[in-house]
Amino acid sequence: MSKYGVMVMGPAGVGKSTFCASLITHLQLNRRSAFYVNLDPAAEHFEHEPDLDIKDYIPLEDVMDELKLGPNGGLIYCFEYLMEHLDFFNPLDSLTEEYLIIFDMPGQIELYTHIPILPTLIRFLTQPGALDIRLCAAYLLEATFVVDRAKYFAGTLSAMSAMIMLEVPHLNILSKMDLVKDQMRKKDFKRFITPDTTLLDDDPADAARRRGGVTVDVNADPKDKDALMSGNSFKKLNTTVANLIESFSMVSYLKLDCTDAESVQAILSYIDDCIQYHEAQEPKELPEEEYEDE
Ligand SMILES: Nc1nc2c(ncn2[C@@H]2O[C@H](COP(=O)(O)OP(=O)(O)O)[C@@H](O)[C@H]2O)c(=O)[nH]1
Ligand SMILES: [Mg+2]
Repeated sequence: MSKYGVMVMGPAGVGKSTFCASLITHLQLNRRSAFYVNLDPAAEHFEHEPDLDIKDYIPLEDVMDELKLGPNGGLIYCFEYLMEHLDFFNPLDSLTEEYLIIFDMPGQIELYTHIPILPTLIRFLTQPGALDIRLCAAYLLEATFVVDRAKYFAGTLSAMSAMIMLEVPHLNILSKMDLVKDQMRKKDFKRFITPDTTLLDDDPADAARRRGGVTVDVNADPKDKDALMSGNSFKKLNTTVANLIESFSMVSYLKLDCTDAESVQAILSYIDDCIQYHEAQEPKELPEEEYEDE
């Protein structure tokens, strides 16, 4: 019997936990079962109490205090500890195929790009004969990044890097769409759904810097952030990153507005398709009262 899950990932503050909460509310309203696993040892507030919580297993503050580590070092330690104590995931053993297991991940980007902990964790979760979870990754990036093309491409590069490293079906999602939908016409926004290099030709952040009188100075002090971020080398770097992303042609985005149930439903349908959730479900009998009107 397979299990089904989604791992919600992306940088800090992008809206992962909010998306998990919207997903759970939506599943409950549709009489589906969710099992919520919090894997962020620094998370504080939850709209839905986690069914399984890394914080109960290894509290980040204790790790930081005892080992004199900062928040990032502490997080890596927590994950290394988890990988040596995989019995933490035992409660998933008994879940049936009806459940959607939702993993709420931390935002430290090094976890997705620098160290091989996540591929190992995913291999463990998806291993046939063991937990055997059909898992997909949902990688969130903030839609507000589109106002600064450099940020948008840097975020897209991290999404692509996670995609290549994790080797599971992957959805890239622009979150917080409600914040940009009044600022940008639909037609203009379409250009950001599949990233391409022409976006760099009309960067409003670049234009704003020019208007603000920031000019390119080839002899600029490398410590001067403004000068660096408007210089030719920075432009060349962005163009190279954008070309790299375009040549891989792997990333395209779905749009998410957690305040809109239809938007959450649309993303859920993509998740269901990715993991082929519906194909494994037994037909359900509707309760008697639903026939009454007929
Ligand atoms: N406007 C808006 N704000 C959001 C949305 N999703 C999350 N946020 C806000 O963004 C902040 C960070 O959200 P959170 O879910 O904790 O991010 P995480 O660090 O990725 O888990 C919170 O203040 C949320 O209220 C959204 O769809 N629209
Ligand atoms: Mg969170």
